[in-house]
Amino acid sequence: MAPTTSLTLTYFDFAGPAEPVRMALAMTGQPWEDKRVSFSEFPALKPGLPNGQLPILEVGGKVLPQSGAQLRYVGKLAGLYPEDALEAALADAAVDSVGDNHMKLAPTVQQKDKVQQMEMRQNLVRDFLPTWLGNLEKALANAGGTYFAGGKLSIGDIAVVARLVWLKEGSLDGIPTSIVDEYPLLSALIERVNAEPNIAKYHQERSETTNK
Ligand SMILES: N[C@@H](CCC(=O)N[C@@H](CS)C(=O)NCC(=O)O)C(=O)O
Repeated sequence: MAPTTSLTLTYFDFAGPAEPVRMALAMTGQPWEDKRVSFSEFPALKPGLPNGQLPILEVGGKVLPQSGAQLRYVGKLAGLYPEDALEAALADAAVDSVGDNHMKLAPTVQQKDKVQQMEMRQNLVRDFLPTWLGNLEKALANAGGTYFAGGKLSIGDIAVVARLVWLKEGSLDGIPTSIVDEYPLLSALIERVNAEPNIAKYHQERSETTNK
């Protein structure tokens, strides 16, 4: 990868949409800053953010909003975005499937009534999540079983693995941590991606801190 200017990713101290970007940044093999801000610091930052939201990626003097754009950009730096247009679209499709997951799960996080929240999650565990996981397992099988696009690691694999790990960590009450276990290709993908030396090093360095 060609050396680039300084890279700073700013987000809260949990996974969210920033985690795939962090993993991709780790894969560049170049120095980058993993800046994590507290909720109490955020109001002061908000007016200065392009969309009033995090994550932002600062590239030299430029500020890039939107985690999807950040992931594709860093993916290109790290050699994680296929050159072939169709393979790139397949990597994007895997990334977008994580967006589908977010659209379904986010309202359950916003629901503050615990009983209703659990009911919403039970419905997702029964209907949406098995379909979502099954479709991903099939997409991976159709791509040869190892990676989602181009026969090599891409931002698609990284985005999916970040979301699967988050689910498996028990980040959301009511979503069983075993939910991915019956999907052998996805389970193997998690192992494969997390065994990438740069990603393993990133996780190791983060292991002492909150990273949910
Ligand atoms: N489409 C944006 C969404 C970013 C977003 O929703 N950020 C949330 C945290 S996950 C945020 O900054 N919320 C605070 C606010 O909107 O005031 C992206 O993917 O980067």
